[in-house]
Formats: sequence, C-alpha cells, structure tokens
Amino acid sequence: MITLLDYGAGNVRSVINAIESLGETVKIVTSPQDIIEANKLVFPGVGAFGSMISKLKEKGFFEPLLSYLNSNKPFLGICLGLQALFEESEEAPGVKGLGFIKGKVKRFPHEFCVPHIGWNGIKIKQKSSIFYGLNGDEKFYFVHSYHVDPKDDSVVLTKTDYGYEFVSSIQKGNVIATQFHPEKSGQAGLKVFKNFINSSKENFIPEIQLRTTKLAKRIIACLDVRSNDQGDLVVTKGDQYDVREEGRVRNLGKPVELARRYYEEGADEITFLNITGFRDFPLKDMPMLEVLKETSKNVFVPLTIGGGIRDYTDKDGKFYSALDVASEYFRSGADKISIGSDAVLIVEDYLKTKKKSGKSSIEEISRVYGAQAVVISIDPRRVYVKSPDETNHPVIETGIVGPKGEKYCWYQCTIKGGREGRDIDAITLAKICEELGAGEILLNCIDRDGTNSGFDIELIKAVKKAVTIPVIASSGAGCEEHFYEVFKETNADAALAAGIFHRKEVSIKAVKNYLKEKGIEIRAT
Ligand code: 1PR
Repeated sequence: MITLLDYGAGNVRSVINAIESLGETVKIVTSPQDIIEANKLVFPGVGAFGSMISKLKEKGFFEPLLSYLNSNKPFLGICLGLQALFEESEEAPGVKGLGFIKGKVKRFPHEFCVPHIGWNGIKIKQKSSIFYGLNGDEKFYFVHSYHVDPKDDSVVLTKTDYGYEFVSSIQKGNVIATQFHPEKSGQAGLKVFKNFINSSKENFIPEIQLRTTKLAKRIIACLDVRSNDQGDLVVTKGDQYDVREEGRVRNLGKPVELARRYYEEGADEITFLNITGFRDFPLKDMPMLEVLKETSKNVFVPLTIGGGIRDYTDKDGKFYSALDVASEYFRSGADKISIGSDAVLIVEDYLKTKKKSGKSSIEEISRVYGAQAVVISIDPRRVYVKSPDETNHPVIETGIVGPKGEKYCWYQCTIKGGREGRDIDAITLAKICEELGAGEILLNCIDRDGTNSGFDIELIKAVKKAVTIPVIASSGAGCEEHFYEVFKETNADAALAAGIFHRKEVSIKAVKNYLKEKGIEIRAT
C-alpha cells in the first residue's frame, strides 16, 4: 500500500490513478499519525511553495513529514514535493521549507519562456532503483517556473537542460523526488511508479546516457465536446466554428474513447473544450466532469478542459465563482483549465479601469493553482483594413491579402464560440492575460478552423512575439507539413489539431515521424 500525502491544494487524482492502474492501493493521509505509520509515502506537491508550507503546518503534517524523511523510509516527492525538501524558495521569501536537503529553490530567469512546460529529457547522474526498465532517452512531463539548487552535488539524481542545466531529480538514501510528473509522463512515468512500488529492485543505470536534453514541441489532440440534438455528449468538429452539417451536430465519436485512442497514439496532451459551456453552467453539466474522471483513469498525459469557466449565479440566486468551477474540474482530473469568453470580458474591464481587480477568474485560479494551470483560449478572426490608420488596433502587414485587396489586418477577439466579435485584438488580449497570471495561450483562428489549409503563421508569430508564456498554435492543420511549417516559421511551443485526427486523415504518429525526420524535437511514442 502507498500512502499519499494530499494537503488539499489540487489534482492528486492522476497520481492515485497512476498508482492504482499498476494494481497498488492508495491510502490518503488524513492525520499526522498516517504519515508516521506510512511505509511508502508519495508527496505530489501542487500550487505555490508558501501556501504548501503553511498548509502542511496548519494540518500538523510538517514535523511528521520531516521525521518520516529522516527515518529513510521510501519516499517519492513530485514537483513541489521535491521543492518542499529544501531550505527555502525564491517563490516565498522568508518561508522555511523542510530543510531535509541543503540548498534553495530558484526561479528560471524572466527572459526564459516560463513556465517550463512540456516533455524534456533527463541526464542521469547516478544509479537508482527508479530507472529500472528505462532506456535513458525517455522524455518526462515538466511544468514549473522554479527549480531546486542543492548545495551538495551527491544528492543530484538527474539534470535537465532548459536554457541552462538544472537539477530535475534528487536521491538521498531512499528519498527520491522528481521535478517532472511521472503521473503525466505516459509509459515512462508509469515505470517510475512501478519501480517505486517495487522497491526491491536494485539500483540501475539505463543504457543511454544523454549529454544534452531538449524540450519537445508538443502535439495536442483537441476534442470539442457538446450535447447533440439527442442529448448525447459527443465529440464534434466545426468548419470555422459551425459544427452542424445538414442541420445536425456532427458526431465524430465518444469523448472518453477518443481521448484514450489519442493517448495510445502518442498525443502529448489532450484538450477538451465544452463548446456550449458559455451558455450552460458547467457544474450542472455533470457529464463533462464524468468524462474527465473516466479519462484520467487511464490517460497519463496532461488534460486541459475549457468551456464555461466564469462566475455564475444560478436561478435560485446561488453564486459560484470561476474558482469553484475550476476546482471541480481539477478534482475530476484536469491539469489545466482554459478560459475563453471570460478572458475577453476581463481584459475589457482591465482596459477600462487600467488596474487589476485581483478577483478575475484568471487571477484567482492562477493564485490558487499556479499560472501553469491557466490557459487562455483565444478565438480570433481577421479583420482586414486598407491602411493601419483605419483602426486603433495593432495591425500586421499580411501576405494573405483581403477580399478587396487589403494589405493589413488585425485579429478581432470573439466570445461565445465566435458568435460575438468584440472591440479588442488578440495580441493585446494575450499580453494582458499574461500580466494577470495566465500560464499559456491556446491560439485558435476562426478563419482557419476546420479548413485543412494550415495554421495562421502570421497570427502565431505576432502573439508569440508579444508574450513570454508558451503559445499553442491551433486551427487549420491539414497534413504533416503544416506542423513542420508552424514549428519552422514560428516559435510556437505546441501545435493542436482536431479534424484531421478525428477523421483519421493523418495520425499523431505520422505527424511525429515527419517532424522527427525534419529535425524537430518531439517526444518519441
Ligand atoms: O468561451 O470559456 O466558454 O470556452 C469555450 C471554448 O470552446 C473556447 O475555447 C472556444 O475555442 C471553444 N469553442 C466554442 N465554440 C466552438 C465551435 O467550434 N463552435 N471550438 C469552439 C473551437 C477550436 C479549436 C479546434 C481547432 C482545431 N474549437 O480548439 O479544435 O480550431 O481544429 P482543426 O484542427 O480541425 O482545424 P468559453
């Protein structure tokens, strides 16, 4: 049995699911005594360093955890569960960590694209039982803005390159902790759990030892989900956001089954967009929560969910905050939530008042769950102008001229699934959302959606230039070459597609093989 230390800050469901999928049982810590009595403890940290330490103290877990670590019983820390072992963190100056390992936690420099999100490799520095069965060239899923810096090199288990070399896991006796998330790292991650469960395995050094590691470009499968006219929840797909064909909602499959298929085919992430979420209230839309719960049972890559994340008052006058909605999604297995329409309204308010309210969904969710958990989904459409003076919005000079020969355009944000255009452009929106605490941009494009004509390279370049957070290019993928084009021409961090995968026109494997041949770093599947 594995004891799991959950201090109530986020999604530990995936860790439980990963361990249970290997046939092991999980006991969740409910009292300090549970930590003292544990024989194998897993500590998946979520959120921010300061609030984690105060929660551990509040619940009386801090001292028992330290005694557990000192007893040298098997321990596996994940992400913040690694950082907690150190003396202090730049994330929360003045807050003392467990101090089990000497050294501190540092932030990646601001000029980097932070958070470091995605699949990166490990450079192995010593033998360990958790490496059993690994080749050594596997990639693992990282999502963090801070990394550990131990004083004593002998505890370093692996290092990873991201701008510079940082420590990506440590080992001190039977205490092992990783910055990456084994529960989100597909088969490689499950092997790490299996080795931890099976701690009788000897220390092992994999065959391949990488000298450098590279962050992979991610390939994301997107499932637009809604109820069809019969009331069944289906994966659908639009052409420029119109999901009806001969009056009926297109039905391309069942959400849980398709998500599983894409996981097996090598998707690096799965995104669910509840496309009618803007008009229904997601917490009443239990099927969507069920979809997440079921999917996270056997899909071990990051899951994002969007649609309808906003403050809401129901017809009986009961108020639900966007944070309540997001929390329910995280509890059901989501790793990130995506905000569409509400982000546009928040930014409009911000532009009017010129100050942060501190209460917007972006700020609140990012404060509690971290920036990396907040994705902004932008649904822009091109608006052509003859000259830049025709609009107050930032324009680009475009290579794809407008219907009347216009050489300039700006990208108008929309809400409610493209139904309503607003007086704000995608570049400004992305910038302000980053300032408010968003961790990633999902950049759709209504003009390209479902057209198979390739990504809107000009849009992606412009947005990527405006922000330092990762940008996911979306809409228009029609063949393998389009993925290569987007990574070659822009600095997009990930590319997302829907139609070609649903219709089996191109497989995720084919996309990845093509990119690999062309020298683009990908996670092998
Ligand atoms: O506004 O916070 O409630 O979120 C609603 C979410 O639902 C938004 O993220 C919005 O993008 C999405 N959405 C709303 N209506 C539609 C629709 O299609 N009618 N789907 C919709 C948008 C866009 C992409 C799509 C790519 C790739 N889907 O995510 O998957 O364009 O497609 P392709 O590869 O086939 O070209 P809120």
